[in-house]
Amino acid sequence: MADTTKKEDFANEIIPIPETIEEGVQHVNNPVLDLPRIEKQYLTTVKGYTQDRNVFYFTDGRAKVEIKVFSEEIIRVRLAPEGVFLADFSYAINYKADQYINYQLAETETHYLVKTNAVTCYIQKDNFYVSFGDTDNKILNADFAPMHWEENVDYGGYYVYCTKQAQADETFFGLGDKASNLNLRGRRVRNWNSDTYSYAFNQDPLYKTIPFYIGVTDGDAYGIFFDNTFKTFFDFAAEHHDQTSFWSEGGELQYYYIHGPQMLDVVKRYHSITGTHYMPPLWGIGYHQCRWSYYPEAKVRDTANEFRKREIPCDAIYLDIDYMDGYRCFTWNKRYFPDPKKMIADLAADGFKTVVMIDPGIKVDDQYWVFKQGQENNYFCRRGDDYFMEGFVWPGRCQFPDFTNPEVRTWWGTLYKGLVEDGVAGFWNDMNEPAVFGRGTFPDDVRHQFEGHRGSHRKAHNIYGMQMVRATYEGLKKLYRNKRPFTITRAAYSGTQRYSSVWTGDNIATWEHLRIGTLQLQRLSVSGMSFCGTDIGGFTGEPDGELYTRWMQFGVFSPFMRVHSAGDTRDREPWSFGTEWEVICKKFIELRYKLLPYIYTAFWQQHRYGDPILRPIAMLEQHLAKNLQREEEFCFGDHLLVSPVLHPGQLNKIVYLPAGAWYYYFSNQYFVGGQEHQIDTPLDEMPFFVRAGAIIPEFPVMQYTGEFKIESLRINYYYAESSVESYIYSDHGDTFAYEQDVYMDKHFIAEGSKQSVSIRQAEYGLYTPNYSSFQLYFIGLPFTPKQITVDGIKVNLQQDEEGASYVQIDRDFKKITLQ
Ligand code: NBV
Repeated sequence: MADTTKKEDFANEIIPIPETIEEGVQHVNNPVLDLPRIEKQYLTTVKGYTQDRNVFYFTDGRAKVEIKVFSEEIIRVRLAPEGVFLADFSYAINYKADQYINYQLAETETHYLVKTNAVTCYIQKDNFYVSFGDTDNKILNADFAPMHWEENVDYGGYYVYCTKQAQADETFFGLGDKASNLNLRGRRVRNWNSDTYSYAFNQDPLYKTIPFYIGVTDGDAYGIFFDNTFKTFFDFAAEHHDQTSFWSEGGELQYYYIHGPQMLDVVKRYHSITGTHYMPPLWGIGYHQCRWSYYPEAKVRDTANEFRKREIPCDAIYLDIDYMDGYRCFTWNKRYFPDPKKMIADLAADGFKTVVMIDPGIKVDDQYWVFKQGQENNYFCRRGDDYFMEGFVWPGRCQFPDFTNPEVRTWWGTLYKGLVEDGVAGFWNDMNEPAVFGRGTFPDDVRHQFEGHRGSHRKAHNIYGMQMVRATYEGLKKLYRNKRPFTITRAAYSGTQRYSSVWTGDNIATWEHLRIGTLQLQRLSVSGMSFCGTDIGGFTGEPDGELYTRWMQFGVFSPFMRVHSAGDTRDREPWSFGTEWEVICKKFIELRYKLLPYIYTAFWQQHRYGDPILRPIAMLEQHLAKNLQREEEFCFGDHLLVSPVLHPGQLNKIVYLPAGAWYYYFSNQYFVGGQEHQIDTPLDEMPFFVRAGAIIPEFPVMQYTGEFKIESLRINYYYAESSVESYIYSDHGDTFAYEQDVYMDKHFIAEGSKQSVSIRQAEYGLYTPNYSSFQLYFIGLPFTPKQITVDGIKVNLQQDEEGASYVQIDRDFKKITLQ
């Protein structure tokens, strides 16, 4: 093993009280006794170990370190300062060990080695440093200091710290919705879910807590998931250029080392322990129109009608808080919406789904059934001394359900019944950081049931929103009887992807925020939250037509595509900025609908294999140092690459295309990859490329998903002199039958040479789609085919209305050859 660890021995060292303490960690001295601050304590030397199958316990005589082999590529580390571990419970983890793991313990003079077929975890005997390397003894992640802690005299437990070496070339990605550059090197960030109206670049923390990062050094990637729900901190070579630290104000020092060496594999493996997105209903990935708020009913109907009149596709229309009676959740304002069931049915007949908002604050009102039920059953959060946790939110004085109690979650899930019976198709959970007017959030002393593990708000704050949307999702799953719910949440913790999509909260209508949005969505995607979107157009402030339109273009490539804006803003519908912009917005919303079968397939790859939907260039070509800094281009699924236009008046742009070759979507012009190109960016286009060799399915434009059945699915083959694999996934679009293999998952392998092309397909799953054939189009063929055979039978090229040639082939063809 290369000795990359530092030589200092931290054993028994007395660390002086630092002049400046870690930013944000509140060291509160006991006000009565004014006890001196307790010194940090470090692990000392390894005195021995015990083993229980794949779990190893190392001890320095007092503290214990647990090393658990989760899989060949994932190893968990836990620290118990006094040798007693907390209950092994996590809201984030959803891991089913389904494979045989190879592991063994080896010992050298200096180290213990816990080895799998992919990773070696080194525990250095004389200083307790923990490091991780690959099978070639290349160290990817190593301690800079032994794990350490500090007793929390006020609350009990410990502040816990882990300090790793930061390599000179190391770059850092992940951490969820941080509004910063993709590479977090040089930044210190914290996780404390916060309502951050009109946030700024680099403002931190924001709404979500995803304590997972990816480090890339010397072309190799690994991940660290610090599964701790307290306020957590990460320092990426900010305070010390050679150190990366993460620490928490409480809970256990518990982290997962996730091996790569490909970034893509790190993310997939992170998903393997925290879960993936369930398949969204197909309509959930169409275009959605929202604002704060569409009311009364006439306004909702007019807006919907306008979409159909102008033939701009749209699948969902949203009702923000004003649909409620005095902001009481699960009620209707009957003055604005006298007959919601009828309105929703009429909208549904016209292809619109209705999505409504639900907040966690329940109005203190003895006449209000939700409040009464919550009171009677003791479902609301209480303060340390048993008073109710009360705070002001939209309805006025409120109490708040304790979503960390499974019984409360079940109850909450049932509350949706009325709205579901009214026909509401989707739910949007807001303010669940939780946000409270004036004081920001709950005080620390609020108690939570925490799945029977109990804890103060310090422990439960960051998972409150996740458990709220979990309650929503699980309740809806029962109410919709096997139909997929559609949920959105603002606050989240790792693992929330199992229950919901997310949006990035209250952004601003500026060009800077359009750019921030492109960073946030790429970051969320590599942090396990692929089903994400921004408020297209910006929540606060006023975009002009150009900004709105450019944002709409980026929206096409946002997994969740929704226009939304604050209550005091001007109109934000695609036609609100005049015909010039409407025409372009319509073209791009139509593009979204054409790409739906491709996007839906990307969701399947996310659900089934944990592939992130947005993939930064850093992820595609991590071995090229320069590419670790690129952040404007990204892949959307496997084969589409975009680079949104981020500046006013920008009519061309330098775009880096990864290795291989690419076709510019709007002209089919061919570009060689592995280099930068100057691309024209007229207002009605944006840099959007298709990977050469790919097969991209395309729906005809519909006004909403499922508007009509298609008999033949268009698929476009973009020629390449190479072999490329592509996929098409399809299923019911709204049931969970895919869990019983009722889906169609087609794999195509297209092989192009100078004189010929062959495409083979294999199919998995039990589902038969509506269409019985494909219309296969060829883009960029370097030769005129003289002979085309499908499964050995000769067929002819046909011409469509626009003069483009295609072949009509049976959906289940085995092989097509052109020469
Ligand atoms: O419900 C009103 C808004 C909502 O439109 C927005 O999307 C949320 O992020 N909500 C915040 C509460 C008020 C914010 C000032």
